[in-house]
Amino acid sequence: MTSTNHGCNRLNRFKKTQPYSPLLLACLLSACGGSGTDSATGSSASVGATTSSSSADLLAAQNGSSNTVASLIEQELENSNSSFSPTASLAAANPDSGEPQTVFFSERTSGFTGEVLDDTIRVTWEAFPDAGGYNIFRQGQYLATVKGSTEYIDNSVFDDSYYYEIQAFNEAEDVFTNIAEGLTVKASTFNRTDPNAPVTNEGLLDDYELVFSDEFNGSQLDSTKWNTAFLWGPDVIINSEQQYYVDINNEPNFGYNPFSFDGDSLVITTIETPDNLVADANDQAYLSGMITSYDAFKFTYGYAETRAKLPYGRGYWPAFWLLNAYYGGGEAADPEIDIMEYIGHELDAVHHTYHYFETPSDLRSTSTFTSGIDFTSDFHTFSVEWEPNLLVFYVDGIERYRLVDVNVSSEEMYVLANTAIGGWWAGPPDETTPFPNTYEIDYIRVYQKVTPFNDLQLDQPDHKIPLFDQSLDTATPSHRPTLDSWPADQRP
Ligand SMILES: [Ca+2]
Repeated sequence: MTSTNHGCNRLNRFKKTQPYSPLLLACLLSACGGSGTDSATGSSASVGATTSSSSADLLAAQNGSSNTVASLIEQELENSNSSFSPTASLAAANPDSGEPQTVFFSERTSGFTGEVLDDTIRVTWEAFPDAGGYNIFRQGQYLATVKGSTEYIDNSVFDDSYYYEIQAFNEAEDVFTNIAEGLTVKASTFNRTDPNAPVTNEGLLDDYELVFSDEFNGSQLDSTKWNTAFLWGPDVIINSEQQYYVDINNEPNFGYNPFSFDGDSLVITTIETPDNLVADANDQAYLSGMITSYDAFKFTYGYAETRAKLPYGRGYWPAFWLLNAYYGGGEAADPEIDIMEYIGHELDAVHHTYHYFETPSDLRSTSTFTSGIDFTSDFHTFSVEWEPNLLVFYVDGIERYRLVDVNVSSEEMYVLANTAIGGWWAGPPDETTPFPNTYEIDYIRVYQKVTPFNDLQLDQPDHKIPLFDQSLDTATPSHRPTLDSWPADQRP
């Protein structure tokens, strides 16, 4: 599992880099198409919709909602007498009433709330010391600037999911700080849908049939479907990763089982390695889990999808991917399709990558990412449509990345899902990283065309995947160790 070239697209995620330079911010705001402001501090967009839509109705709605949120929080604090728990508060407020949820809380930032009103979404957050104002981001894009207030009324909304983040700024000291993240508001009561919403892949599978799946609704891992280690066994480490994948199929008495089930999902739980298991864990600092369909299922061309919820925290590196089944050679060797990779401290981005080795030392790799969604607070679907010379990556059924290339894999591949920790890309965990944490997988499904691609004569696409830029990272990505480092009994 590797991903490359991810560094070069990061500029438009400027909100993730702090402190911000006003010049950079101004430049990027225009690139993002943010609400027409041409000022880094957003004076022309100041207060955004809060002033431009200050109708009597809106003010009335604001006042009413403010009471609702306050009473919910009050109720929660009374109920718990302990730390604030957003999930618990919602359950207390709305116990299986069947009514659509209208109040949402961030699980990451205390006091960051969103409320669906009659025609708008009201977003509120806690004041940040010495802030001159706040920039509001929605779906990873700059939306508006607010001064003199800690709320924003978003009036350009439809029945949809909206992900908000807040950045405080102090113009005098030229300081920009991300202060609130992890708030997703799901609106369903406006009775209007976005006419410009992206088209989903609904209907794509009409010509497909399900050929392999696990719904993970049982109580234990199905060993007839899943291996629990890499092909080369659990003791060979790649990418300088820090986890040890417990091979529970072969070592049921290892002392820790990373796989559990909640009735709906497979839960892969990553922990710090207990002292008594360090030696057995090849001295790796963390215990985690991986499943692969290597023995049970391989396929060429099709559609693979998972629905999953990802672990937040620096160092986590969960993935859902396809790897070629047989150790290769030739001109486009060892292809890898990374349907989803996630780097744990960026809760609102997942990466999609295709790569292969043109020669043993020349890795060709192309990659992009989907941002503006909190992938850690709820389940999302990640999928790829794989055809001759074509890969289309989807998140939540919406196309995110399309690759047309003659070197798209035409080999048999198998499915993998795992939680890595550390390594050359994710970096090591730190004191903020929560342990344990979970990668929850609702299902994994693979479909293939009812009418297969029989000897299709395709035009050769005029495209060449770029060589991996070795200067981007000190380490060379490696989804496979060299053969001579494999345990002798694990070599294919
Ligand atoms: Ca399930």
